[in-house]
Amino acid sequence: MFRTFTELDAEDPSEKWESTLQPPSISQITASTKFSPRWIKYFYARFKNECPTGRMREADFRRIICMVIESNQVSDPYISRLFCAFSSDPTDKVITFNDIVTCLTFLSEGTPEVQAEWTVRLITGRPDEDNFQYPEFATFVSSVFALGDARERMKRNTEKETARQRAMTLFKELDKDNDGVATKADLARFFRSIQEADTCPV
Ligand SMILES: [Ca+2]
Repeated sequence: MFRTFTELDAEDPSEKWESTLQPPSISQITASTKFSPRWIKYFYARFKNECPTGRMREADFRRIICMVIESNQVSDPYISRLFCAFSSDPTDKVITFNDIVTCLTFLSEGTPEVQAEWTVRLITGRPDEDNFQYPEFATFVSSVFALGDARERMKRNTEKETARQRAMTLFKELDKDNDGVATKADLARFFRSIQEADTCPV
């Protein structure tokens, strides 16, 4: 029988979760994900160390991302999108431990459909969206290209055009019927074609 997080929390009364947020038990998480109880316990301890209340806010998320990724490798707008995508409820502006484990489990499947759904979340900032139009796609592509490092500012100015051109080319590729709307299914088809190209012998 696994110990629950509540039992683990009880060992350290100085770190209380917010009363409205009940942490799930390890057995609940292992039942719904692929992760081992050992990994979950380790990851939970790390999460709780960074976020004693159990609610990770965007500033915490940004700080942690910047600890593991060089700051010039990821843009601020992209981190904000990532934060939104991880949150099961983007309106409450927090990520819970369960949100992270659920998203990592989902992403580990790695299918074109999963990649498509995740990308739509990154593009739209909404978890249940099925489609998007060019303006929000172009902004998303810019966030991927934009760099947070001031030293790259000059380079970024020349890359803006490249980002816009790439956004247009990609959107055209996605929106096959040319009605101005790209769908999750269009993205899945796109990711599938990339996977097939990668596995196809030259
Ligand atoms: Ca279309």
